[in-house]
Amino acid sequence: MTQDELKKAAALAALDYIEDGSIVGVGTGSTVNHFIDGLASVRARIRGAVSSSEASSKRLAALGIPVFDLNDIDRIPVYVDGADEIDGSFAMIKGGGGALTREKIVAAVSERFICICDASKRVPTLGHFPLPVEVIPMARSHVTRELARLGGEPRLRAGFVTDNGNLILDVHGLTISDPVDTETRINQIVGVVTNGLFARRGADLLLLAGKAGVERIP
Ligand code: ABF
Repeated sequence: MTQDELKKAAALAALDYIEDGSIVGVGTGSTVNHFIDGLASVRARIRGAVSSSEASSKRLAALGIPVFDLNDIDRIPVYVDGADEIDGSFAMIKGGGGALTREKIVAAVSERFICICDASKRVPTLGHFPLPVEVIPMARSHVTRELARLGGEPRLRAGFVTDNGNLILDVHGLTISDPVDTETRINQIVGVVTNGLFARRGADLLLLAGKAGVERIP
């Protein structure tokens, strides 16, 4: 199976967890795109979706799935999203697609986070994938210096502006042995909007697609 076929297998497995009549939280990325396509086949069973990016909103709308403003919704039973890396405690690095802030907001509101991944995303220690940090533009230099003090090598994502009008610094060279602590420390830097560590609120269920099929963990 190709990596894309594995992503699709994980994504379609997530359809088993959708509650009838509910609003579904929808992440961003190529794995989630398969989930959105699958969601279209069961759209009569759901009320609609809350989306974590303009790209996902567009895809949902094109498939006839109503997209709600998060502020009008008080309950999201399930949020489905991919990850760039996930460790054994279900802490993740996310934001390779630059949608980390909205992803973290929708995840915070959701009762259950279901992470959909191909097996290459599972790692013993987070940090090989550069950690994305969304930054207010005027704070770019300050945040760059502070991230370097934490031991990373921040690089500005060239030519990229987030859906919120901000910049992304991708932090290379971090070995993240305590993801909750690193997430908390980076959140304290003035000018940081969000960092791509999802450890304080990690995933609740991992659907991991490998050669032998989709593992549902735990
Ligand atoms: C989103 O999609 C991101 O947080 C993460 O960066 C990315 C995963 O990438 P893909 O599904 O395209 O491999 O969930």
